[in-house]
This record gives sequence, C-alpha cells and structure tokens, in this order.
Amino acid sequence: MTSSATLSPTIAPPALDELCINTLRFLAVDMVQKANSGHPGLPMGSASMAYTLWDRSLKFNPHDPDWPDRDRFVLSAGHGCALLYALLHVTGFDLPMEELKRFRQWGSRTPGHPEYGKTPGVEATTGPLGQGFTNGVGMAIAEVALATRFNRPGHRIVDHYTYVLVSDGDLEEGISSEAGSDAGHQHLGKLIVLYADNHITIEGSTELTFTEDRLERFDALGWHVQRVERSNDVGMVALALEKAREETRRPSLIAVRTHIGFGSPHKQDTAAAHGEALGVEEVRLTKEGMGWPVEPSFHVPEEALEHFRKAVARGASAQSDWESRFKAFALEFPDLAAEFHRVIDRRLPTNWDADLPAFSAADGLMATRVASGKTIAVLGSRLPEMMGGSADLNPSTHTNREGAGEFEPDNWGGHNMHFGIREHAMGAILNGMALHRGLIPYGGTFLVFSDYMRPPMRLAAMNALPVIYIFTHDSIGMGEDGPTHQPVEQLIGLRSIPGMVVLRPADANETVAAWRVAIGRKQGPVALVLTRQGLPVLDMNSYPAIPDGVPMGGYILAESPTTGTPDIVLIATGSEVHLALDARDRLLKEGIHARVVSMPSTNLFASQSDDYREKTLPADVPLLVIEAGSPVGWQSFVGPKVAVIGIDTFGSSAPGAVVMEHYGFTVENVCRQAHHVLDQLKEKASCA
Ligand SMILES: Cc1ncc(C[n+]2csc(CCOP(=O)(O)OP(=O)(O)O)c2C)c(N)n1
Repeated sequence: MTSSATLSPTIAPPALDELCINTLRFLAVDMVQKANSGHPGLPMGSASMAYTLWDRSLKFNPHDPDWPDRDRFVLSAGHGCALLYALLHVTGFDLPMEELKRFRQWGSRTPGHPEYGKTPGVEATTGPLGQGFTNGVGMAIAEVALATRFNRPGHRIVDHYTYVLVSDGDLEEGISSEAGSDAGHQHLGKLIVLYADNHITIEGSTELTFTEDRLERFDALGWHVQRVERSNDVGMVALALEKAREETRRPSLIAVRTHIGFGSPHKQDTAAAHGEALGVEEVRLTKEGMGWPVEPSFHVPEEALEHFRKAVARGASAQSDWESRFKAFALEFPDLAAEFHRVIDRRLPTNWDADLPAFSAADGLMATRVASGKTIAVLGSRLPEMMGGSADLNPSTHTNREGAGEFEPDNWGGHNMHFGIREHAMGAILNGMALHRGLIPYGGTFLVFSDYMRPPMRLAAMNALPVIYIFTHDSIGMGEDGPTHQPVEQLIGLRSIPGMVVLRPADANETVAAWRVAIGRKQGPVALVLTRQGLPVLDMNSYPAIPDGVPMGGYILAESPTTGTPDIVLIATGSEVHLALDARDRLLKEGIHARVVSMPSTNLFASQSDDYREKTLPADVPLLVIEAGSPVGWQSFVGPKVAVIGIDTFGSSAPGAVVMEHYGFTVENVCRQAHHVLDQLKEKASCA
C-alpha cells in the first residue's frame, strides 16, 4: 500500500503502521460519508500522529476508561471526532462498529462533536475551538496538584500525562494564548500538545489569517516546541513525543505538518475537505489511490485490528501494575489511600459542614463576598480538595484562603490559584480540573466579567461538572466603577444556562447556606453571586428558615404580619431582600400585609413541587419582584402576573447607595409600586 506520490512527499511508514493509519482514515471517511455530514479532512490528515500517540505512548485501558492514573487525551479539534471514535472502536473501548455506522444520528454514542459522558473514552466535550486545549491545561494542573498531595517517596500513584490534539482554530482562539501563558508559567511539563499544522481552515489557507510563527509564540510563552515535517513519519512523531516527555519543566507543543484530507485527489490541502462528506466518487478515488478496498465500507483489516486490540492487554497490564503499586501505597499510607479514593469518587467526608460560620446582627454590616471568604476558609480546612482562586481579583472576590498556600510553579501543593487576568481560560481550566476529578475547583471574578467565561460555563453545565463560580460586585450597588463594571443582564444570562444553579444570597447567613448547596451539588456548576457592599445580617433567631429555605431556591423569609392570605408577596434576591423587609414594615403601617419571599435561586425554586411553589407564591396573590438586574425572565420563573422593579439600562458611575436610589431601589419606591400593583388589581376588579 503506498501513498499517492503526486499528493504528498511523505515517507512511507512500515506496512503495519500504514495499514493501521489507513484503517483509521477510512473509518472516518466512511462515517462521514454514511452520515453525509461531518469533517473528514482533519481525521485523514491527523490519523498518523494520533495513531503514533495511541500506539506508542498513551497509557489507557479500553476496558476501564475511568482508571484514575490513565493518561488523558483530549481532541480539542472536536470537529474531527470521527478520528476519535475510530480510535476508540479499534482499540477496544465499548464502542461497537454499529455506533460508528450511526455517526451523528439520533441517540448514537457517536455525536457530531465529542460529548463527555456519552462515549466511553471521551475525556471532554469539545467542538468550541480552544476549550479542549485549555481543559488540557486544567487536567495537567490537577495532575501535578494531586501528585504533590498524594505521592510519597517510592510511591508515585499519580503519574500521568495530558495529551491534547489541536488544530489551527484552537491556536487562533485567544483562549489558547491565555491558557498557553498560564501553562508555560506553571511549568506544566506533563502537558503535551500535538498541533495539526495543516495550513487550512474553513475559509481557506491560514495565510489569510494566521501568519505568526506559532512555534516562536509558544516558545515565548515558556513552552518546549518541536516541529515534525512529515506527519506520516511515525518514527519522527514518536521521537518528538519521547523528547516532549523528557522535558519536565515546560509544556510541549509539537507542530506536525499534516495534510487536511490526506489522500483525496481533489480535496487534500484544500478547505473543501472540511464540513462535508468527500462524496461517493471522491471516496472511491481516494481509496483506490491509496490501495484501499472501495467495498465494503467500514473495512477493518484483521491484521490491523489485531494490532490495535493489543491496547486491551497493554492497558490491563498497566492498570494492574498501578493497582499493585497502589496496594503497597495503601499498606504504608492507609489514610492517604482512602482519601485518594474519596476525592476521586467525589465523596464528601462526614461532618464536612459541621462548623460552618453562623453570623449574627452583632457582626454589623457584612458584604456577602466577605461572608463567602469566611465560609471558604472553614470549608477549605475540611475539604483539602478545594482549589481555586480568581482572575487577579482575590482581594476583591475574597477567594484567597489564608494559610492554604499558593499554587505556583514548582510549588504545586498550594491551594490558592492565580489565574491572572484570564477569565476565559480560568473557566476552561476549572472544567479541566473537574473533568480530571480529585478536586473541587472554584474561580472568581466580578459578575460583569462572567461574560468573558460564558463558553466554558456553558460546557460545565452541559457536562454537569461540579465547578463553583464566585461572582462578586453583583449589581449597580457596587457603585463608582460605573456601567462598565455594573452587571445588569448577567444574572438572567447565567440563569438561562440549562443546568446552571445561580444563587444570589441576601446576607452572610444565606451565603453560608448557598455554599452548602454548592459543595453538596456534585453534578453541575453553581454560580454564587455576591455583593461588594455591606449588608445587614439576617439574624437566625429572627429568620430561622434560612438554612432549609436557601436549598429550596425561594422561601418565605418573613410571613405577612397577619394570618391568612397576604395582600401582596414581595420577592427579592440578594441585597434587595433587605429593602423588601423594610418595605414590608412600612406597608404594614399603610394597611397592607406583605409577605417577603427571599429567592436566592430561581433555578432551584423552579425545581420544587407545584405544591411548595403554590404555598410560597399563592396563585391569587399579586407578586412584586425587586432585583437590581434585568427584569427579563421573572414571568417564566414565578408566573405571568408579576410586576418587577429592575433595571433595563446600564447603570451609572456614583457611590453605590446613590446609584441604587436613582434606579428606584428605595423603600419609598417599593411601597409605591406595591400600591400601584394593588390599585391596578382593584381597578380591574371594579371594571369586571
Ligand atoms: C469557537 C469556534 N468557532 C468556530 C467554530 C467553527 N469551526 C469548526 S472547525 C473550524 C476551523 C477549522 O480549521 P482548523 O481549526 O484549522 O481545523 P482543520 O482545518 O484542521 O480541520 C471552525 C471555524 C468552532 N467549532 N468553534
């Protein structure tokens, strides 16, 4: 079998390697052709380097894809997933041929982009370019953090590499510079990135858009860089991988000159190898040109399969070797071994929340960000798997844990992370850490900058990753920095992400309860939305409902002063809850009986029973929402008949209290609006 000499100046690899590589290529070609949808180009060009990695280096066990000390492999260029599915199938993962034949079809385990949790062996959901690369950085961080925590002299129980396959798009995306900078700075020597340097993106040649010297760029970021000119040269790729592993202080980038659509007479090295099947005729020509049988499709030569399937025995042996080493470790360090399993399984220790702080009115005004910091301090002492920080805002977000040490180059035992001013990368690194398992990752920034990390937050929610976000400076109440820093539409934006739990606590005690929810929720991300400004503490003696109420998302904080049905329910979140309580007192003097419902989480409230929601917000009682954010969405959270005091512009620069007043967040205005709601109802009733 030979490569078409006219197409590419490649050195023919030994016959079995080539047979295996072509098996991968044509499985991918046939998958895309049968689905009549997908990207054949990248798999055809990158099959050789992916094969080399999987055949010569990658430590994995197809029969136990979750073995904790496996190497991680992330296909960041998720559009090329046909290649990954082919690899998983031939090496013996639970992905039968029927699934390859159902590529991109309803209910298959071979979706259009790799989806974590759907396909055994898929380590991360990828497709949005740049995310997988950065997940890899997070995974490599998790590896060094856990190795530092658990390994002991003579016992290396955490010792694996993170490999990522990236395309031009991954490296064009800005996040790759953020994450690349962080990885270089952190000396993540066990992160190895293979770059499919094929000079083509969707619109054509990379000459159109991407002309910097990529290797020099990564060199400048502190990476070890190599170039392999011929991707089909298995020996050279293997050698580069070996050199990358020998380099322990710098992450590695190996730019491999690949050819998109390799072997296709009319599509190789063109953008036409993207985004659609080659076409029946082109598939035939390609197969014929490379000496591959045109029929049957999905052909896997026995010899190739036999070779690929050696991965099963190899993986089993690697894992059993690790297991015996782990046994020896457990004999010497039984507590540490139990702890390792606990964190990998995401189990919480008993009494993890036993002595969380309880605040009282005597604590005076306290911003919820401050209460959060105090809670993190206690949680962290109970949960050494907590690791996080902020995008250069620790003093503002209160995300630093005193005494917990800094996670810094060559001092990977610290728990406090410094992501730098790189929110986007922070989000995707947190995802990588969660995907790796063994850590509870958290990251903070101002709420308004959560927009910079929307893509990874979306993926965290899609993949039910337990990542915690700490978003402070949560409204116009943050004051002087003005509209650029005053979030308005971010709350509704976060709430609209399916699976994201957003909690905006009203005071220090609700903040503690919110943290309890966040840590207890092992599936899916949680955003804690916290104030910059001080707020009165809701004393638990007066408001005993807080600990049980917060997990419900919304609860009766202060019942209407008279028994029976209230005249109106004031629903408030975060800093506006105090306003609602004050308004309730004043309304009473004006003859109106108001109930105050604190609603830290609309998402959690929506998941309660109809009965609970009806008891909290009776259908026949008018509702008035007070929230210093966009009014959009409340109708779908609490019902169509709701009035909202919100903000539908961008805020203003002035002291926070002044801004709040100007935008109508005053007791007077709340009472006025309550009267207005009730007057309108009366009017309607009299007209009826
Ligand atoms: C963030 C993001 N933007 C846009 C896309 C759509 N898209 C899919 S592949 C691709 C570019 C493909 O070029 P390259 O990354 O070089 O991959 P290759 O040509 O090697 O297949 C684009 C723009 C995407 N998947 N993610």
